[in-house]
Amino acid sequence: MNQTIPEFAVVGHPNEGKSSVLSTLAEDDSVRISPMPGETRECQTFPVAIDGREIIRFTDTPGFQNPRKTLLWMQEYRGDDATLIRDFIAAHEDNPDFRDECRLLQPLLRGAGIIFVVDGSRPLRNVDKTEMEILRLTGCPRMAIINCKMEETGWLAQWQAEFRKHFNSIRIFNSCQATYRERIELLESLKSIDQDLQPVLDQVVTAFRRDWEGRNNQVVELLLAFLEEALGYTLRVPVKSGAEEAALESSLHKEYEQFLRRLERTCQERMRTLFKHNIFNLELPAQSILQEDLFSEKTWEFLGLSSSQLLMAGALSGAAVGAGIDVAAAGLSFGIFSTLGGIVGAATTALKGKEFLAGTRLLGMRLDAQQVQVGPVKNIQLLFVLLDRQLLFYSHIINWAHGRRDYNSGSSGEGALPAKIGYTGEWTRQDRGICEVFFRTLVQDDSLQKTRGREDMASLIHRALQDIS
Ligand SMILES: Nc1nc2c(ncn2[C@@H]2O[C@H](COP(=O)(O)OP(=O)(O)O)[C@@H](O)[C@H]2O)c(=O)[nH]1
Ligand SMILES: [Mg+2]
Repeated sequence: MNQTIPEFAVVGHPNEGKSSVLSTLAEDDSVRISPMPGETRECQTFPVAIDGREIIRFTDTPGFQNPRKTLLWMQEYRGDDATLIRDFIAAHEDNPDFRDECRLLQPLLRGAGIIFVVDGSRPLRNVDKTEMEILRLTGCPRMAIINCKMEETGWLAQWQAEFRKHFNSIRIFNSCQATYRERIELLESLKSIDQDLQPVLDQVVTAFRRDWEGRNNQVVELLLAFLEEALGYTLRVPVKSGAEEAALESSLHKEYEQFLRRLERTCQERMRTLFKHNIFNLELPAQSILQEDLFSEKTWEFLGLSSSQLLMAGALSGAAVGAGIDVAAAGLSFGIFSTLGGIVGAATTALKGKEFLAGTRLLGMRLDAQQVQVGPVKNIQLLFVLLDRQLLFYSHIINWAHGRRDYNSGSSGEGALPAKIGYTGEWTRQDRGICEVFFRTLVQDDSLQKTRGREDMASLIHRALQDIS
């Protein structure tokens, strides 16, 4: 299959957001974006590959340098329309006054479509009309993108009215806020600028959708493995005679907390790579609960289930978990561990952050003369908190547009306090039941039950991801 790869040149006035739009559309954070106008002097092509195969490419161009004279030349041109661009470039190649025009028109010679970018938060000027007219005269398929750099929307109607005269399609697309869905919609609308492009762009859109689905599936696997590792943690250490129980317990819990923090970070890093955020450091919004340490009181107050939900969860699972542990806990056991079961289990599941942080109730603990074993986790609240934090991170990363480079510049983005604090607290009883079973089967040997528990958990997480994206 040797198909031509569709190419789009992103053109416009300097500093309107061309490179930002391209970066977001192509999910490529290596695109150079600069607050100084006129920094892009050469065209640069950014291929978008899915499964190692290039499916579309976008070309970043320098902004117009001398639009008025360019238009004048084109209007006086008496040659064949089909050779207009070639002749313009031939006539101006060595003229430094038209250097950028020669560069930016170059991709059109090889059949690239045009994506014209303007900042729609400012009024229309004559020079914009001039640039649009130049693009119309090229006869290439073209779309206009309104990228509002400011919140100002008062000028949009004016822009749209003018665009209708010059473009086959118009989209509002914010390079710093665009979501996955908006990217797909924009790609879909590129189809309407040229019938010939339709079949190949259909394939591109399908590939993008499938790729996104594939990433979500990978996130599901990532999260399941993360939960299994985090919640299934056990550690045995030898005890010296006369060792202080409390001190030992506390140091083992600290170790576990460190282990979890590392595990959480690794999982987030993997997600980040999956969504192609490679270069820039992601900043979490200042008000995000993710700014809080995993074991801070606030985290436990806000994430996961409410106390009453937990009480119910505990009542459901407490008996089973308690029974399982009691049988397993041969030898000496101490602390809450030995009394866990039934209603006691229910009550102890609903812990407040503070009690939890005291560290004594997170991990099961068993002590005999020679060794102590900690883990696996016996508090299901940890599952909900860990999952909530990962889902929040997921939501953050999929909505971080690649063209966005700084949280604090401008007023765009997640400025306001997010209404959503956690996700699992809103899940139905049935969904929580799935978590229960998954949690319980983690420490069981029944592989059939385990597989079922995992499968149900996988589809639950999958549904959650879809609701978020
Ligand atoms: N706040 C905000 N800034 C933007 C937006 N688009 C671009 N910018 C900023 O505007 C400047 C110019 O953007 P750039 O993409 O390099 O423009 P280009 O010269 O047309 O390629 C950069 O500092 C961008 O970060 C936007 O939608 N919102
Ligand atoms: Mg640029």
